[in-house]
Amino acid sequence: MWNSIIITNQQRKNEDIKKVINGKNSSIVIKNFLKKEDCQKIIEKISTMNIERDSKKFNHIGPFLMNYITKKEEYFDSAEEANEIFKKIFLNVEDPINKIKTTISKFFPNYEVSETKENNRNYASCTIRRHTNGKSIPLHKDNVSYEGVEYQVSKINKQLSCVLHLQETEKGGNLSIYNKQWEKKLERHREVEFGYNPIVKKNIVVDTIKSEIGDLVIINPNYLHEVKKIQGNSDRVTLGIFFGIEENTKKIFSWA
Ligand SMILES: O=C(O)CCC(=O)C(=O)O
Ligand SMILES: [Fe+2]
Repeated sequence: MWNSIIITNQQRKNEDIKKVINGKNSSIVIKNFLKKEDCQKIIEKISTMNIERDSKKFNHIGPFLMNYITKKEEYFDSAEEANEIFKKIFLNVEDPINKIKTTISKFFPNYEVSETKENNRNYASCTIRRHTNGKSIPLHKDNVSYEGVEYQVSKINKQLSCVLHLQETEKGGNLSIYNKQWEKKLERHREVEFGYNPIVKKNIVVDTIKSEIGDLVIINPNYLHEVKKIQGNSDRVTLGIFFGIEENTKKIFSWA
């Protein structure tokens, strides 16, 4: 059935990740992954730090590789700055980046999570996204092997996306994930700005994930997905990290 595997961190089973990779299930949702108080501390910290947004349009903290497909130097400059800011943001809480990395590495016992570097420069360790009332994320996929060919991380075999929910909405902002993998022929439905024409999700089975503060959601981002419009006064704030699985070297890379 196309639904989420809902667990706590203690109930984690290695086979769960395979079910998400091969599309037996839509996602893994790890409830209360980060303590609610830690999420709140992170939100408070961000609001007091007066951080310059990576892009006014996206309201992100930290660069998002897909926005830098042809601007590699700028991506790594921006990643360097952002990684320092993230260290400050997480100073007084359990570090969510390390916690997510540890969890992913446990799913792959024979793999090693490696520092992701390119020409000695670090990738962004995560992105924090804030979506306000009325915002949504259009139907899309994330596939660095296809879209990020300028970057080393594009050489991976499998990609996962992890989203930690730092602040929940009052209403709306659910993640919808469709039981349909992106394939090259869908490119003819590509929208000018971003994502795909809604026609590609017609008659496709969907799972809707309503996340609560502290939840970690893991998906195979090659399955088409979107975030519905945020309603109410509370912003949807998330922390996102991608992971790449490289089979021949048994390495796992992370970036944002
Ligand atoms: O914010 C979300 O729930 C999903 C974001 C997204 O597009 C992804 O994780 O690839
Ligand atoms: Fe995505």
